[in-house]
Amino acid sequence: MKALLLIDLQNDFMPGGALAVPGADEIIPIVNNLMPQFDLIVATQDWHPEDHGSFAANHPGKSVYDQIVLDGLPQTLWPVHCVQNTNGASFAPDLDTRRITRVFSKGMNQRIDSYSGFFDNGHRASTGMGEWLKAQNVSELTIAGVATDYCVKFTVLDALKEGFRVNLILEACRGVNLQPGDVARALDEMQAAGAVILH
Ligand code: VGL
Ligand code: ZN
Repeated sequence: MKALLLIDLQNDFMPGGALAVPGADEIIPIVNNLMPQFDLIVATQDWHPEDHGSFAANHPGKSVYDQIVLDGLPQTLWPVHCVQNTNGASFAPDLDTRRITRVFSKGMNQRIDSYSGFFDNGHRASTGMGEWLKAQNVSELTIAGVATDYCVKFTVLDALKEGFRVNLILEACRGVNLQPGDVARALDEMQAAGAVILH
């Protein structure tokens, strides 16, 4: 089975959102058109409580994009984004959600961030997505979404470690580039780990 895995196509990552990723809205029509080619479509959603430790606003004296240590792990501080049950956490309105079979949420534990759709950043807890995909006999994942240099990258690396074949559709991913070159480095890293980058 071949599954399309859509990463965090939520309003807060779209232009005008709290953590806007440039060009993220351009992904939506591309993935809608790809959907009929797949046996199964699965999506992740960033799904934080208001008091999440990745929000700069929850660390007095700290600013957005500062680096801290959160429960023993390095953590970039972000604007408040994808708060559970808010409009910012909803899928982009033009995404054809009717074909999505399952949504896996991540980032609910206030003390740890979760860029990968499979595990939190400390690999302490699983979201259940890997187990579920294997139970559906999925062997190959085609991944699209945001952000190339965060959630897409860590999802791809975990998918490879979990034994899935992984394709990444370049035109259907967008990144943050907090540091110039972050997206290019993320693509190199994913490719070196065994992901196939498709155009
Ligand atoms: C993401 C930063 C914080 C992402 C989520 O979806 O790439 N990035 N939370
Ligand atoms: Zn987040």
